[in-house]
Amino acid sequence: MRKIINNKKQFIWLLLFIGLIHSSVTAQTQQPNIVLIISDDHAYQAISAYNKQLAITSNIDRIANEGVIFNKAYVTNSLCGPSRAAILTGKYSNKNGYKENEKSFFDASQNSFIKELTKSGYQTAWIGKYHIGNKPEGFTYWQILPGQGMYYNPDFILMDGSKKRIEGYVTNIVENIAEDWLNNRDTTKPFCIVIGHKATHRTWMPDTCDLGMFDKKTFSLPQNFYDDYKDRLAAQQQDMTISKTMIMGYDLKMFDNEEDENKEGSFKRMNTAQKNKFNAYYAPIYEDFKLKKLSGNALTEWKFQRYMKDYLSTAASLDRNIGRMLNYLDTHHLSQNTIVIYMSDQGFFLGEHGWFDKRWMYEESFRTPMVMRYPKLIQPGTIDNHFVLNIDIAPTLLQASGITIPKDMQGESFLPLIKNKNSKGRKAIYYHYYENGEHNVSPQFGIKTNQYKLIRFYKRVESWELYDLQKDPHEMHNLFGKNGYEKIAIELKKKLETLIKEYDDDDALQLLHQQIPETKWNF
Ligand code: SGN
Ligand code: CA
Repeated sequence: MRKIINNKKQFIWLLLFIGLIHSSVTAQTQQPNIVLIISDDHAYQAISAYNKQLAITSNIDRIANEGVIFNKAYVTNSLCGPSRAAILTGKYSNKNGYKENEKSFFDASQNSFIKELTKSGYQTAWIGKYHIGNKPEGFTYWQILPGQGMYYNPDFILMDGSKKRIEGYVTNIVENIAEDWLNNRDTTKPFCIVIGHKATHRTWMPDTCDLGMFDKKTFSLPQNFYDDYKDRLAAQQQDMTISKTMIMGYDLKMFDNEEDENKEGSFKRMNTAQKNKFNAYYAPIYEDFKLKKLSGNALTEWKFQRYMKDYLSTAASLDRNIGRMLNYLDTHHLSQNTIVIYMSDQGFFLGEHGWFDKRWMYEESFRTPMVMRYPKLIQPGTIDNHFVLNIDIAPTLLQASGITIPKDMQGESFLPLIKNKNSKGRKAIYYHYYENGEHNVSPQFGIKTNQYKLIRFYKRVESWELYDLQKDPHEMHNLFGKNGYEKIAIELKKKLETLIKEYDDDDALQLLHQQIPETKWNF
């Protein structure tokens, strides 16, 4: 009898012990996995969850439908490298040091949300386009494209520094590598994978299977396609128009002969089968173009149609491969406990103001698409209208993982905003773009509120611009210096000063107080 009681006691202890172990294991597995997909230059206008006029992106839409769509997601500096640095560090460019693509150096030894995750036991990886150096730090694994990377048969840099060429189309390959890494990971630990896609960066080269998919569609011109840049000095200086800057050969793949075609690195890399498919598609289009003898606006509009077709066909592979990742998570029963975020490194002009490219504080470039799914926390079909920034990604993911957010991160977690629609969030957001190089876009910083935008351009041009976004959503009428707006501008300038001080941006603070000669107002 005694023996039985003893055994019983032992049995109860054993149960308790098993329970304890079990709960600690579930606590561990309850830390969410993270899949952060960052594309390059993918405009919200091209995503059907935001706008159904251009293309259908059913897989990106699926993330939005099963989670949340952010209608007011913005970047702090609308350029590839600076945006990725801001995402990693949770800091503005003036703090993380990576201000521009052309001249900056990213000090990878600084802290990042990835380092915090790795430290707390996550398996972490960056696959694909990285573009802030060739040696990421703090990841358990990485395999990155050198610089911008190539669309066809791209090279990858491996962790030992060696290069490996992989045959095929970059968007498929990046997804393949991501899935391989997931297949081989240590499944006792939570994971965070950043998937950096090259698509839809210039020169918009689609996968061969997607060539021609928009041939039957004619795209409407944005209403400010023929912008004359009146009253906007910086816009008068830029070099990013479809009419003048976009190149017939390099950008639109219209080549007079094979020799010219092979001068382009991206074509030179192709194998014969890939090149044959490209030539079979583009050569007849060029022949037809030559017969048309287009000039003036007709030529610009023809270029716009070609641009849209190439751009959106390139995005088709991106959406399809995002779908592959969602299926992977389903098949491996990971969907419930995995945060999935899809975003672009910035917005992009699809003909608005007559432009391609980004860099500006104008909406199409400043605003970025962002959708997120996390079934444990986010109701399907959630729409979020708070201002959120790319620097918020780092603190958000750390908070979701139960990790203390380092005090010097400047972003804020947006989890409380998603959970409570009535929470206030930011009243205004701050932007600072620094590069003064390709495309001749003037450095600029400024503030955006729900109704207004005030921008200070410097270095290339010295000027202010003010917009009433409710009356003028396409930012065509610069109100700076116009009667009746002085008070509004002065109030905005005060708010801008507060943000500049909050983010500790000394350069901007100095410029803010520098008078521009001949400015109408005493500003
Ligand atoms: C390249 C492109 C530019 C583009 C920058 C920055 N020129 O230099 O058009 O603005 O990248 O893009 S290209 O002739 O090389 O295509 S970013 O996304 O990397 O910031
Ligand atoms: Ca980019």
